[in-house]
Amino acid sequence: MEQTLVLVKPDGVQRGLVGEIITRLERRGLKLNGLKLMQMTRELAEAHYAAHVGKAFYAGLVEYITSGPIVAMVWEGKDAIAIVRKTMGATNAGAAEPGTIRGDFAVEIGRNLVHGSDGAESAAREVGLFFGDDGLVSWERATDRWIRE
Ligand code: D4T
Repeated sequence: MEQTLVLVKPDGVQRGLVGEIITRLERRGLKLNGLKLMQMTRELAEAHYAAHVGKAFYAGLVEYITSGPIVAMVWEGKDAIAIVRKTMGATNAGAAEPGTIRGDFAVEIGRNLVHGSDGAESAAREVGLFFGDDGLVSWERATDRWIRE
């Protein structure tokens, strides 16, 4: 089953949107495998955003993501990566569709509330970065057969 890393970024925690974001992913039918409140170190932020080194927004991005506590989560399901990204909405929150997390609660790219892995390779890398090998719980959910045929 596919897994994906989701972060509620510092703006989401500060604005009291942790519960709302978890609720949307739960109600969508995804299954939670791991969850923790943490403050990202600069080292972790630099590893997480390594693909953006050298870009104009990089310094501000690292500053923002390390500026307060975040909630890191792993969500599981068939096509979980794509489903999470659809549920979050466009990266540029100002252009995100209403009904998505960003489209309902955010207005710009630099305060876009959430992160979701963008592919299988980055999901595996990011889950490892935030949870290591043994931080996750795999479990059977009684409602699984009412969510998938
Ligand atoms: P994250 O990683 O936050 O889920 O975003 P995406 O996967 O949707 O988008 P991304 O990797 O292209 O960007 C990472 C992060 O950088 C911020 N950003 C991005 C920004 O502040 N200004 C910009 O111009 C871009 C492209 C927002 C998300």
